[in-house]
Amino acid sequence: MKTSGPRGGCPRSNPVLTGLMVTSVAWAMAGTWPAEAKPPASGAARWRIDDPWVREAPPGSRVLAAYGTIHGLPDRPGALIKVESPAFGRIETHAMSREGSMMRMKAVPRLEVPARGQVKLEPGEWHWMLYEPRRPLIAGDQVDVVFQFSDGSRLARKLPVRRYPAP
Ligand SMILES: [Cu+2]
Repeated sequence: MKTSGPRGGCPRSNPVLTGLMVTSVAWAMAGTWPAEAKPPASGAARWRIDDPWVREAPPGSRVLAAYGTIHGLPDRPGALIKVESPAFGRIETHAMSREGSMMRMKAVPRLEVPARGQVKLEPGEWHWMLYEPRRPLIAGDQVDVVFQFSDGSRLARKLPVRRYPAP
């Protein structure tokens, strides 16, 4: 397997590689959220996001990508409906689909998660698209992100910025 395509971003149509599995090691626990933002809360017990991370992009990139695995509610299906970060102007959830030999991505307003199920976002597949970074981000940095779900719960996480593929 090999990766190709622009690092960190994914323009509208663009040949893309097969997703490589990223083995995660440690992941940072939820950190503090800036005081001016709404406090995240109730989501922690009901939703889980394993190993969320931001892919380092070349200097000057206006768009970055992030990945992770969402674990659903124990009792019923739900959806991720919004993702926000003080480090970015806006964040979208993108699906990839194959059209012939091309992979295309599109924004989805709701990312459905089955009860007790999981959805994995990884390079070449589903991802979060992070637009308008407010500061340069390099491997080793941390980014505050809040994930909002259809049941009203919010989950705050600190996402490490990583180089991919790893050096
Ligand atoms: Cu995208």
